[in-house]
Amino acid sequence: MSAVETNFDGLVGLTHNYAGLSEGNLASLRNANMAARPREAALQGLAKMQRLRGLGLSQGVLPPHERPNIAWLRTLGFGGTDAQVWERAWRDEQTMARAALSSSAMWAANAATISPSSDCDDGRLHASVANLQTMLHRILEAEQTERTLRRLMPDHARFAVHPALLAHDALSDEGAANHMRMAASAGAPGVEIFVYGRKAGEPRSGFPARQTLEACQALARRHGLLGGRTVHARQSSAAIDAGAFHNDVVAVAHEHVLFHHEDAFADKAALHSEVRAAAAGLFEPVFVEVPRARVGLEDAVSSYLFNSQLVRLPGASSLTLIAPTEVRENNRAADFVRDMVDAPGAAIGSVEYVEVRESMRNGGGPACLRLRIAMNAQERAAAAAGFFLDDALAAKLENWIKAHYREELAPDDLADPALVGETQTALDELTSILPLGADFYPFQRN
Ligand code: SUG
Repeated sequence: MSAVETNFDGLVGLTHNYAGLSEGNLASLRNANMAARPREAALQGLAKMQRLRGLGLSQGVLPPHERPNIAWLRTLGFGGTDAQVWERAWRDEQTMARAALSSSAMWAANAATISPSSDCDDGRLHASVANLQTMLHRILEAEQTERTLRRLMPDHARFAVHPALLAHDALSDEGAANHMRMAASAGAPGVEIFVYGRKAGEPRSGFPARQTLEACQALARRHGLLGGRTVHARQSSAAIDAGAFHNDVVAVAHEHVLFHHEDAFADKAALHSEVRAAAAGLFEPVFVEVPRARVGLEDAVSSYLFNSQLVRLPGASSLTLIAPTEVRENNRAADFVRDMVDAPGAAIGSVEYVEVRESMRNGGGPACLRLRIAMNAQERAAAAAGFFLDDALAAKLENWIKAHYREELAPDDLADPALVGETQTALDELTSILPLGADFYPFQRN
């Protein structure tokens, strides 16, 4: 059956800031306490979505979460009005307050793992919300993400939205950022590749490994992935310790092509042969490998070469890499890309650069910002239409951003209790721009 893949991008939130919250994410640490530009960040994200639409791709949008997360701060014993909760939390518990303020839900690749219906034994599209349990600021996302995905995919006959796995170290799960799917086309049966950094209970020195094998296996089981088409691969320690805190910092797949760094996986040869075996009779996989001699892990991580989107533009005979402009500014990465797209018969035959610098400074490239969902025609008809971007929705979102987002959020601005009312007013309005309903955000339910 034919299907269309839609990229659902997370809308950057009103409190986008640089708090240095993510150990092992070099950009997040390097840019801690810089002044952030929320309005520009959100407009860059929206411009990226419009650019991809302009290239002929299907594009969707997912709403930001309520931040500061007042409901959670109340569970920590802070009381009073919402503004007072924020004021007191910031004064007394800055570690918690910073976590409660993060706009990290914008990185939709971490929202969930998606298995299209052509991969699942019950013929439904399965989505598993990620528990994001490694980082305090991200563990707060799961509940609201589940609410979003249920609004987007309400029909139980066609969609199975699973809540996050138990938020424990043994079942650590960061969603689609550690999951790749290869298939002849979006609607064809695919090979799902789960990439983990450690096994439950396994000791690890160095940067955190945010995905366990046990989480991956649970996802594959609950999605009912059809036998023989699932591959589990270990991410290399070298990649994690070089700053690849998710697999999508060193690898990306689309259709029959897997684009990856030489040092992305612990056992590359085994991965290639398992993928070949799983793909037998379905498609011929092509591995586009970037040798460390051309682009070292350090350049791969700082340029975010692999955090690109791989897409097929309408009618194109090869794939296109949607790369961050930082790749063009890195000589080694840029040279590699030029040679790659110029090679005769290239599987990835063109590149388009997009500017998402505000997100990049927190370690979030073009691929982090999107969650891919391949839907067939019936699923598309059953999904809530209002999450799919068109010019009218883009114009409404642009006006909304311009009306409500601050130009700048510097470290000294974060304590401001006015942020609470500002963000709630904006989000309240957003619930009538996107099909969210008047009870979508916690503050609306009080
Ligand atoms: O989880 N950064 C995010 C970036 C997520 C990128 N996603 C993918 N690779 N798919 C993270 O580390 C930084 C927030 C701060 O420091 O203020 C942050 O959460």
